Amino acid sequence: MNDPIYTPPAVWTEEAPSGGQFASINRPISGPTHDKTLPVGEHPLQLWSQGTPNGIKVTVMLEELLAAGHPGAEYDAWLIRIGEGDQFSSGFVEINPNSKIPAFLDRETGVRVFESGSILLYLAEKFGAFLPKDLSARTETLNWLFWQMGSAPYLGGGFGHFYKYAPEKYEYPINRFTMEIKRQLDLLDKTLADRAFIAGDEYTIADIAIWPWYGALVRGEVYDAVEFLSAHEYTNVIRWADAVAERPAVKRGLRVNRTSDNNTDWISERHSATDLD
Ligand SMILES: N[C@@H](CCC(=O)N[C@@H](CS)C(=O)NCC(=O)O)C(=O)O
Repeated sequence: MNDPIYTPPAVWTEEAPSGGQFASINRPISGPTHDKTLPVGEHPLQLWSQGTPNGIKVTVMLEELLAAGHPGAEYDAWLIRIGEGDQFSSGFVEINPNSKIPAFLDRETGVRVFESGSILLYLAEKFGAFLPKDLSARTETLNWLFWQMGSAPYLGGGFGHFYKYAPEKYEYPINRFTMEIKRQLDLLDKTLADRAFIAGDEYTIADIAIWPWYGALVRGEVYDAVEFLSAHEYTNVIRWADAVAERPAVKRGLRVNRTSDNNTDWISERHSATDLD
């Protein structure tokens, strides 16, 4: 592997794959790599995604909407295999020029939506659900929604990458990102000390956005880092994460757009409620 002491050249050029789990899909340019249209189902709402923490936010939101009595939230969820580069097809790039799951289309309005936070907000506004109407409570919800969008890259792209996925472990980035993730967990823990949910007494899109990353982290479902981070110390986060995990719609949303030879509960595509029943 590389010498840990690296002197950057004057101009960076791509010389060799970096190694590591995501090396085969990383590219220094945007745009499609191949022509392929996306499959489209019968429902107005179409989702192209994979069951990663960012993907799960949207399937949980859709299942929550259905559970709350919004039949218009019926959806088709198609699997995008990011490890195989499906996110670089011409059809996917038309919906999300940033080539990342989740990507979403509302055929009723013709609106394309990308970025998981934008998809959650779009659905919350379309159905008038999981986003308080009162200006102060709505703003507090959006504060935390945008906090998640800005903070989780330090968890996934920073801590998770260097602690779990990097082909070699380097102390400097692991220290730097562990410090930040423990600060974020401490912030969530203090926030949840006197409220049931992230933005207050109500379960909102802030919980739906934050739980798949930080809830999964303290429950040991991502990065295998519970002991390393002393996650047991964040008791309020654990209480909240466990409560959210018990919601039936969360359990359903977690099963969509996932594949495994060992887990027969998971479904790679979802086109009707009966696919999950
Ligand atoms: N900020 C984006 C992040 C989306 C994202 O990073 N998606 C990852 C999977 S969790 C992805 O598609 N990676 C494929 C790639 O980078 O090529 C969002 O919240 O929607």
